Amino acid sequence: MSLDFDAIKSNIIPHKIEGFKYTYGTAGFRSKAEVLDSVMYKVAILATLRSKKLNGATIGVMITASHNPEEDNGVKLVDPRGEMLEQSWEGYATSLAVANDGDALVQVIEQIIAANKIDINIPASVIYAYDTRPSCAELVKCLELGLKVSGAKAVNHGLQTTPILHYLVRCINTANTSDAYGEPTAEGYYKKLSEAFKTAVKGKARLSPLHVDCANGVGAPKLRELLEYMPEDVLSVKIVNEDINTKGQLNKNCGADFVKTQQRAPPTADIHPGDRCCSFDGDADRIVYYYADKDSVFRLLDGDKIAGLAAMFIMELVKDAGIDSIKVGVVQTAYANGSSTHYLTKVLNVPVSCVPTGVKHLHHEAEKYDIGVYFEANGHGTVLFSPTALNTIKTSEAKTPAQNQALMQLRALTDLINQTVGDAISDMLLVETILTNRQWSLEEWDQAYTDLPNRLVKVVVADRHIFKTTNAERQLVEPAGLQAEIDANVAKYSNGRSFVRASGTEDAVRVYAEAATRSETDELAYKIAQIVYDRAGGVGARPLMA
Ligand code: NG1
Ligand code: ZN
Repeated sequence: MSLDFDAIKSNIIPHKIEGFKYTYGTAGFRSKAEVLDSVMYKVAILATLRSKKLNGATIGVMITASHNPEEDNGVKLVDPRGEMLEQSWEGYATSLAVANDGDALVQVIEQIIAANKIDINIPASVIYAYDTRPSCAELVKCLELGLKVSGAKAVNHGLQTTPILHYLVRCINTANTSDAYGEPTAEGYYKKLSEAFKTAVKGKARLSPLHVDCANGVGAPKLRELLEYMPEDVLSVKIVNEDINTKGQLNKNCGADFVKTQQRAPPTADIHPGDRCCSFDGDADRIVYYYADKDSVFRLLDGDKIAGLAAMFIMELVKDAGIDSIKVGVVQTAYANGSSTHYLTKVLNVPVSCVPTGVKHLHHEAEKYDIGVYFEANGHGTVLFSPTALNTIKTSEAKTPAQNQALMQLRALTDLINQTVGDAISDMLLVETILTNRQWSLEEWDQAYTDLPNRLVKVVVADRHIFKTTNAERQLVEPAGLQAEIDANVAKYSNGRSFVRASGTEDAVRVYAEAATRSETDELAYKIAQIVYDRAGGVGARPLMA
């Protein structure tokens, strides 16, 4: 099973466009699908090397571009426990992608092998899946060629959501161990989640139907499949935006990203006051909830609200179960609404950590708590249970019927919540569990706190890499002097907060601002955006308030 360098060299897929800058970033490789053929071939080789490095453990490859438009695509690697590729390997992904001829490619492969002391004779195992994008078919072929020439044992899991692929990787690698995660099939996933949900809502009256916008993506068929395991009298769901066959519909005027950034419901969703609605993104790893209030005003319940709801419910269960030694914590990024942080720290009294943008940062910080709740405001997140917490929840003996009930529900949550990555289907079932137990409407959930008005402005500059931050991206270190100018402006606004950072996924700088009122927020956001534009080489039109 050693590597056939001649085959790797002679089959290399060259770049279609010279000079395109490939980088494996927060979202893996992501760009227009047409430039990704060559990347898929290299990613396959990297997955093979990673598997060999980890003694033949199964590595996952997911082809998707999440909430991006349909013409884009992308690819991400999944590590053996269903987590994202270890950060130290991201650079290898980039180096491989950049190599554009057989010799250069083999040279990079040899460097990776040497740096990691990889035994190339260890057999490699890779599984892969893809979303509904039309470009996936061709990209899968390029990936398969790379897997073939590098000699990996490869299994195609077909059309899947990103979180299902993460689940499968973890199941395969933990099979027949004491922390076996589940049956390594999509059916196994559906059974695990639906059984857990039934237990978690047992004895409670079913809520009104939930309207789920699947972004015309893979979440639609997968949710339909899950519902076959979920009796209508336990959960009633109405799916909208499930057209995965018409070209150009994916994420178009729908989905979690549209709803969060536009702060409105998809035009296709006919929502009435009192309806419960949620939106997945294109690969079903993000979810946001929303409703129309009695005056038909749109109200968003984003990732911050989900984190608050989950932390509140889990903290109460831990207390009711009599296992207070288990400490709950919440992880956010600087994009979390100031009101949510205030609610968590002052009302729930739960410890909150703030980390840089990017799911891997949140995930790793959440692992430091017994039970770590993490969510990005955009709706990507999950809840992690440490081995200690799992053991306590599993082995504690209830002294009262109330303790028994709380323990039973906690046990159900450990199965219901995807432990590998944010998962729209799993998060939806978590929210539904909590609302069903409380018999709450979305309006009642929304009472926890009122979001401060906020605004995100994108500024294009000559070189975004000159922006260096500290304190979980909340302060600029460079360009020198800029932070002082931001602070001086923020100080003029009540409840004002603003920070500036370079995007990891787009060639732009993002300016975030919040303040007590809508007009003050917009004023502050554009003021800061103009300062950034003027002081740091703004390109194109100067940002102006609409
Ligand atoms: P960048 O482009 O680095 O701001 C965006 C999102 C992140 C995360 C990544 C990965 C915002 C402000 N940023 O990152 O939260 O989801 O994409 O997809 O939403
Ligand atoms: Zn996504």
